[in-house]
Amino acid sequence: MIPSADAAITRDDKALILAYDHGLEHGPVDFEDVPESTDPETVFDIATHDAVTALAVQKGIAEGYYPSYEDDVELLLKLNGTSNLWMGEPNSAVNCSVDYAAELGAKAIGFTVYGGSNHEIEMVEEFREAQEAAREHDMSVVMWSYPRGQGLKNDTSAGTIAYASRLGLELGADITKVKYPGSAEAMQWACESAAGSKVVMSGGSKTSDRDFLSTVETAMRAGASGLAVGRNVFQRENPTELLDALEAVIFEEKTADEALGL
Ligand code: FBP
Repeated sequence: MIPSADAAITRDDKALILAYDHGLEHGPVDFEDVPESTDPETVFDIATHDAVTALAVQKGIAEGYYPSYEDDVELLLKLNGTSNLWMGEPNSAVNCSVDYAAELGAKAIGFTVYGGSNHEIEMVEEFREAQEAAREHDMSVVMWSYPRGQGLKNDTSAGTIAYASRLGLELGADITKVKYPGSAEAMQWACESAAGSKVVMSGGSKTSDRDFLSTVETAMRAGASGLAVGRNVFQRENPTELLDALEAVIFEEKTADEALGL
């Protein structure tokens, strides 16, 4: 087992990261279902739920809102990001330094790497700089490992997701966030490929409570260390109910049906 540098953003060695970088990555369209989610305060309030081990946001949101929540929320600062307005080969602009993330109170950094993109080389070099600086600050390192680009036909195939989690291990992430590869076997391969470093499942677009919780249950049983989720929480009218159920599945090892009281 790899020594853990992620204690600040885990609970019982598991993570439930609430991601709220969608305003940059997808644009305000992601807030249309629940217009209150446009206001970062709404999502900071959601992140005070006991189940949430860290809130991932971009620099501007952290600057404006984290000072009011630093006693109740662990901050994971996402250092790079790209808007949906960008039409080129997958790439992600570094918009915040590790030093500044530390100054803002972050306990962890988040960094996207698009393995397989024509920009993979520069992204990995940027990740190297951030990862080593994070070590100096004792901050955890979370990699959004999303292979994609013109050379990749299927970015959620079992082999691609296993490769994605392995990239996290090889490049020095404490936690690697991958897309769900579609089956328990594929998720297990991805977790085994990370060889003791943590793999968390990415949430994806909103689905029903039962479908979502069942997928999370499958991922956990396959060896995942938790979840990094955005839309499936903040696009719900009652995110607290779903977080209660996620807490039961992730930290109390309940089934999805038990968590829903079925
Ligand atoms: P979701 O749970 O809403 O899928 O969020 C996870 C996440 O990684 C976000 O951090 C990010 O904004 C988004 O997905 C990026 O997804 P994609 O690049 O596939 O559009």
